[in-house]
Amino acid sequence: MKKLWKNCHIATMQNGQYSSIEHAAMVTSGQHIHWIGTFEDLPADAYSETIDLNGAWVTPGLIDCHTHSVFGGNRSVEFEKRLQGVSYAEIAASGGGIASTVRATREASEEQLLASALKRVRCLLKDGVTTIEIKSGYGLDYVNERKMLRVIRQIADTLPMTVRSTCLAAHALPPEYKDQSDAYIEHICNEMLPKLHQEGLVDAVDAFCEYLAFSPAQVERLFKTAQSLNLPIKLHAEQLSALGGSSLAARYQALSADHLEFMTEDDVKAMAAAGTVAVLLPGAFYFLRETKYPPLDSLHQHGVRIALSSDLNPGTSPALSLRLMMNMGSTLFRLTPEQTLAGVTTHAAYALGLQETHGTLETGKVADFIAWDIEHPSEIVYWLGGDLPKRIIQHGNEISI
Ligand code: DI6
Ligand code: FE
Repeated sequence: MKKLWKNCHIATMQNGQYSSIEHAAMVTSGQHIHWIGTFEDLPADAYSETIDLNGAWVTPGLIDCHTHSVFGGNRSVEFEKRLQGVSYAEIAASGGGIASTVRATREASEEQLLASALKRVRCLLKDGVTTIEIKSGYGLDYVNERKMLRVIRQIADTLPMTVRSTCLAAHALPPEYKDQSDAYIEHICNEMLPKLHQEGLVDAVDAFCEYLAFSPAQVERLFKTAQSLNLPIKLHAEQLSALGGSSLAARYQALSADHLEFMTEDDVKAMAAAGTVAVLLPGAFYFLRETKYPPLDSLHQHGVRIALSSDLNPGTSPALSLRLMMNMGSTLFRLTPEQTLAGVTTHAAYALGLQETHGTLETGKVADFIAWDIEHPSEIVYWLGGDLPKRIIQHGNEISI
């Protein structure tokens, strides 16, 4: 059953550029792209359906490659405190921060967590996100990490989206392991991760490498376990201080290292050599009122792929619009709209290891795309939030939103 999508322009995003085809058409067959090109070159064939896109600009479905969308409660009261002058690190040290979300998440049932997460993820879907990565990391024990990961799988079963689940058990130290961070890492490596993986709940492993979380040596221990389980690796690195986490991630061929405000030139070189994607998170940068920028010139110079993501989480980036994050990433980190769009399509696909199937529009790839009612693709980055008119197509089917 082939469908013809006609009367559009297409930004295929191949090679990290618009790589536009004007006056284009696309043929989908089931979940995949069967043919793409100019309308003039469309081969004669029989179509079960012809869809007129009325001159829209078509891009790949957006990919939000770093989110913590599943959590109990929220931290608006902490937000208020921070604006009265208390820092994120001080709040964390006094039992607030991640620990307060851990309490709320442990108290919530699977059903409650699913209901609240679905509301947030639907906002992203409506914004044009068809692929999302979601991390655990607010359970911090087997039962509660499992609960979060199961909710992530249920989101995949409920919404027309591709959902990747990442185990972030090494996000913070649970109260049960106070002053015993090495023992907690051992527990993750020997018990939690192998079990959760065996249950089919884990697509990748992540950790928070930071002075207020886990050291590079502890993260390396976790990476070794992930490697032995054949699980891809990601890392929160260099967000608040320079510990060399991004170099460590590169040494272990991580898919991505994320945040990166404090990374050094040596880290950049290591990531470039390993092909590890740099995931920048403008929401967290903005919400924490950071002043230290990631080394953008150096990242460009060394040819590191740059992805952008919402980092949707209750503490540092309560972001419900990826497009708003794109504008902020573009403005704050001086990425052109074209680079920004690459950051949420092809480069984000690399950050999830999905580059063979997602992230660009080409024959054989999955038919996830957005038909935007705009004059030029830069408009997707230009507007600050709002509801940009669009049609969302996932796996070859138009979604009603
Ligand atoms: N870095 C972040 O920005 C989030 N996690 C992390 O490792 C913050 C998570 C939170 O504050 O709840
Ligand atoms: Fe994060």
